[in-house]
Amino acid sequence: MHESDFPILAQKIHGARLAYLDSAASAQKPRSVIDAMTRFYEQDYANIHRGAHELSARATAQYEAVRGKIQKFINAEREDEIVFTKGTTDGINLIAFAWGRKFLKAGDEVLITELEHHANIVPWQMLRDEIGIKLQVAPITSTGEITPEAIKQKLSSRTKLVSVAHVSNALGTVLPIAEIIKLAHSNGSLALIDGAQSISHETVDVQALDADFYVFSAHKLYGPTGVGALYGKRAILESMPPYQGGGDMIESVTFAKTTFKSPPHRFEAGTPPITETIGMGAAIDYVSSIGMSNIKAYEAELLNYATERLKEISGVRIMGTAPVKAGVISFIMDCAHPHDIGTVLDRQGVAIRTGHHCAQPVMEALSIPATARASFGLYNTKEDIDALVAGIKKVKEIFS
Ligand code: 7TS
Repeated sequence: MHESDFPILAQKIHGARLAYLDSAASAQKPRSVIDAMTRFYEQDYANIHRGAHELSARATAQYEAVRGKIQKFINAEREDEIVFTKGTTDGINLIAFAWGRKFLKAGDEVLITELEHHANIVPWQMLRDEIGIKLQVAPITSTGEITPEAIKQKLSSRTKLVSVAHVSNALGTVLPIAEIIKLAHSNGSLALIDGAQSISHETVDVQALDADFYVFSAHKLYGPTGVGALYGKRAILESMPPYQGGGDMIESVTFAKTTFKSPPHRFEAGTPPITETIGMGAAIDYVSSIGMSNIKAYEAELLNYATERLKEISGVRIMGTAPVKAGVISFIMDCAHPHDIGTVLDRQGVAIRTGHHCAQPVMEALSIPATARASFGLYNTKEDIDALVAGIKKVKEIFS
């Protein structure tokens, strides 16, 4: 579906047709995103929020319009609940260090899961070392799931925040976040959802979910690197101090006293990636024009097909067999290490990621060092999966 919208996919790699199966690491960009950024540089580029001239006014209007696109895309109540960030990692760090430093004290608990990407582990460990919070971890099941029961068991009267991924990047598991958020709230805790892997595969409605924070990166949503967004409920954002200080986030500065703007600008110090933000807006337009429910149905078909085909190959074991999965199929082989699998596949034009996927605790829980991971985007086809299967058979030929 829509493969021809992505210029990069038309090329051959090592003489073979490219099967790009690494969208969980970063998705490719459609022509419309590339064109929107080029057009902006060629016609409207200037710094935002400051120039007394036409180009700055145009740049500011286009940049600020992206906030409204994101608001609509994730169904936030208000546009000023959308903070521009550098991406998911930056969003989680912002919450840890702006919200966490103010509202958490020694002994308070943050509950995460064993499925998390390092971006949703390390900032909390840094905060633990700084102020003495405790990190609680809900375990995964052997199929790679996080059950509401596992969350419930780790909640306590000290839990101030439950911070979980919507979709696991290592295994593809879709977490029951609506239930997890309800459990968090009934315990008096806030809920932060890491949407890095869900934003391109799932319809997100932050109001229906009642999420307190939701963060994602544009580059996994067919947009550029270096930008993303943080959704936060208005009252919570207003209660938070700035994350970084500098230009564009202040109301007035004297050496004696500085006052800050209201959110979201309070959290947006310095000149941002302006063109990339415009690109993020174009990516949202692109995905919206196709429709998330169409994307989801199409990708479910692909994942099903890939799962069935991989199951047919002896010596291949799929890691993560939750009934509800999105976009990712992780596997290991009896005969070859994931890195060897990746190298052989690459020679055949099949691009996958191998390793621990920045989720080392997941590997530890499953008692494996690494996996080979194929991940899907809306541009993938059954032909790509057939190339993956042929490649895996080649690995078997070489290594067994
Ligand atoms: N959270 C999850 C669940 C992720 O998958 C990733 C990136 C991040 C956070 C961090 O996102 P960033 O845009 O700030 O880097 N995951 C991957 C991956 O699976 N392969 O490469 C990056």
